[in-house]
Amino acid sequence: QYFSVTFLTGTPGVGKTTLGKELASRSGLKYVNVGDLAKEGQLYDGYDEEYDCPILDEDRVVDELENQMKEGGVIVDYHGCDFFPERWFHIVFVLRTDNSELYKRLETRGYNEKKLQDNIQCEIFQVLYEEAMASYKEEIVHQLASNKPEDLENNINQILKWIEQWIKDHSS
Ligand code: DAT
Repeated sequence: QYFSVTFLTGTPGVGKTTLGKELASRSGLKYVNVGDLAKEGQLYDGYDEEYDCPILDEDRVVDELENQMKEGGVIVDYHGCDFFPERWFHIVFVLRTDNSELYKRLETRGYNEKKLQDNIQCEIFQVLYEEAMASYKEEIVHQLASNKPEDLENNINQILKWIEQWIKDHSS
């Protein structure tokens, strides 16, 4: 049974994890956090001193996820998207958050000033949106506002409707 795969991306702090977990619990789809997966499997290739974080071993991450993606029924969460195979995802949602709100969220996380500024810049220059548009067919890439709790509720409902429609369209 072929089944839909949804991809949530965006700058760290925009709400991918919150949305992904809630979606999974309401839809029965499985939530996959690529950052956590890499951590558990130590799928790293060195350490980035400037950004103070491990460097993802992209090939090993892709190998690790391949079977699960073929099975489908998955919601994937990651703040990068240019290294996943294009065939994996049926729809891509880029979450977007206003600067002042994002700043507050990242400050709460205890990010240092450089990391804060880098992430805010990433959001201002819509790096993840551009990356998603360059990596997947434009018509499957959608932006969703993720500033307040009502947005979360709206986004869940919209994505659930999309998944339902996708399954209908592909079940014959
Ligand atoms: P990400 O997984 O993109 O890094 P997250 O899900 O951990 O982001 O969310 C970061 C913080 O923002 C967290 O404290 C929850 C909060 N948040 C997420 N979505 C929100 C929304 N729609 N409205 C208000 N706060 C939200």
